Amino acid sequence: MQMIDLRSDTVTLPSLAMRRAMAEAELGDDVFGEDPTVNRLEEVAAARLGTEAALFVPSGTMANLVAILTHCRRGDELILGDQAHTFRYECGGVSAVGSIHPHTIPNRPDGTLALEDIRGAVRPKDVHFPRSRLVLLENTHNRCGGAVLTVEYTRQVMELAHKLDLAVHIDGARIFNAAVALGCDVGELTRDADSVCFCLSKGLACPVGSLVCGSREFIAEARRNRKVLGGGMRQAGVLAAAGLVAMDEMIDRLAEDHANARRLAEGLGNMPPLHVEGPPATNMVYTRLESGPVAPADLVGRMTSRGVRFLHVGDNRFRLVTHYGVTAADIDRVLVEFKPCIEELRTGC
Ligand code: TLP
Repeated sequence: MQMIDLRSDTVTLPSLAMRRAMAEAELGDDVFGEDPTVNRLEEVAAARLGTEAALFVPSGTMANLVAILTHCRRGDELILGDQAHTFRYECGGVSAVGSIHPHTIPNRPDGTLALEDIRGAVRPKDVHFPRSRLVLLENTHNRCGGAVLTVEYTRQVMELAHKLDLAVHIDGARIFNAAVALGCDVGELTRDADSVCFCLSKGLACPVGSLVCGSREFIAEARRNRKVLGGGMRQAGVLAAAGLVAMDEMIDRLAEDHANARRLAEGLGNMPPLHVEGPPATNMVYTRLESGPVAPADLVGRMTSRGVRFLHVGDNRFRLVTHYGVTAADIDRVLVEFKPCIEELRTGC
């Protein structure tokens, strides 16, 4: 039985073109700045996002941490949503490593932060308070259903933040999903931010890697912080080569993942007591299981034994993510497998 893995788009495997490019990549020592393939990827990423420079790092978690360490000093305050990946799933790295104080404000269900909440979170300049330094946005927003922040909203936040003397970092792990969903150039979402990161290892299907993008000066400092964290890699062109293929070949196809997510959500929407949270904006489908005779945690086990994997993300909530490794036919099979399982849930057998 072939497993259909909807736990995350991080499970994607590199394409044949990526594997070939990795095998043939021209290499050097990137800590000396001498890996031509890494240098090329950094140039391509910066050009695409409309920033002056970019830095290749091993993961999205390190990308966010490097960027935040570059903006903030010990005791500075980072304003971010209470559903932000950086707040919930990055091991409290900003505090553990940077002594940076996270100040959370509520994420609205569409992934946005209310402008008045951002304004209200900024500390007066007074000896008692931490210094408010940075606002973090996440686009697409993972915990908020893969929601897309629009160009207009992003601009409003940047305008407000800059007026308040704050910088803006965008956790754009899936920023290309956002751009494809909006039908806009990704640069419209990113070019005025003080820093942006995006991941190659999610929907873009590379084995490893993320980029931090920003001004030349910012990236020079970020490069130091990457080294502090042990993220200076040597012949990293082996990995960057896959990234270059991804930038050419894997972005436009994200629309397929979004269509598959809609197909999945429509199918699951007809299967009470499963309740789909809303039409997916990108490649994530979140569902809830109304209370019934079977514990929500059992749903994952029962579906795994039918060859479909996804995540239980707390209480009665589940996440299913479409990606390069999943076809429309796979989605149809997922729906076929769900039917008897839902019947079992209803009857408690
Ligand atoms: N998210 C992973 C898990 O950690 C939950 C996933 O499967 O979605 N920002 C965002 C918005 C992310 O969703 C993730 C990964 C990261 C940053 C961290 O990236 P990595 O896993 O490369 O450190």
